Amino acid sequence: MKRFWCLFFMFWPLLALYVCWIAPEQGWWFPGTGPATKNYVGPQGGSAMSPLGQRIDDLFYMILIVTTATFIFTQIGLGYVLWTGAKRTDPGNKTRAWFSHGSHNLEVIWSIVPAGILLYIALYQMDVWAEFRMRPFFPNQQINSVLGKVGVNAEATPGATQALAEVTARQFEWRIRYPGFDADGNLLPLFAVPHPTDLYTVNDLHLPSGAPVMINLRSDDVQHSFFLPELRVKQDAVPGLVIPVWFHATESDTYTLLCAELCGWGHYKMKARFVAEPAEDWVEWMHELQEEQNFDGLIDEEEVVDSN
Ligand SMILES: [Cu+2]
Repeated sequence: MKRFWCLFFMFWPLLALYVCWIAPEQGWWFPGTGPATKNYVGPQGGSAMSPLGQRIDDLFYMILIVTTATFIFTQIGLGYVLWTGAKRTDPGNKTRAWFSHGSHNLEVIWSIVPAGILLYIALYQMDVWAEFRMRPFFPNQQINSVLGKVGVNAEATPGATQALAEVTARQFEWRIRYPGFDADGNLLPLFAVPHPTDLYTVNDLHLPSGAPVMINLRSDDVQHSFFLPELRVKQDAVPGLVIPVWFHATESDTYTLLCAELCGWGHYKMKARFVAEPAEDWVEWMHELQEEQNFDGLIDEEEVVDSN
């Protein structure tokens, strides 16, 4: 029985190693792409659908390797101590008990090594963090070039923002405000305050794919969290704040948009979709949205006559 515990503690690091080995190809860590309605691991396996997301995955794997190695190393140490301790209690074994008051050298080593590893991780992730979260490090040029592509000149318009949509979380849905078109059919920039020309959807976010785009994130009531799992984007929506968030969907596809902050009884219902599509298709979709929104419910007299 006493050796059972040695084997018991040795079994888990082996299992951990095996799980780490097969998890990436099984897509256990991360969702891949695929229909938003299914929890489906697509042809990309569990790899991120955005360039920054792939770098976040790399960070995750780096930390996973460090923690797995530490876990296996300490379990082996534990197994070794239990095994040698059990051997001393075998009948006929004359080894005397050995008392230790600790080892100064060992303590220095196991303090410095983890501190060094933590410092390394802290420094190594700073680039990704800055690009993801700090305004001056956003890929501003690329964000602006998408604006140029869809015919928006945000810099020259007072009160305009760099965002292509304003996403407002509320209990329990996502309200999305898009810029509208001017009288000549040109796309306007998104203004910080709502305009009569603005277009609206609920739980349906459409944005251009293939380049970084920005949204302004707000909350109407409590704290929510804007979460695009396939793109590895997660940002809290905080009442009273307008938070710029950028992301870059590499593929035109339909992705899942979730709320990742328990925000009330209907939190589970805050599931929406994010449709990433080529810039021209997006403008086309915006035109359709405008038509739909401006439709007054009246049908042309001629059409009525025709249908009769
Ligand atoms: Cu929520």
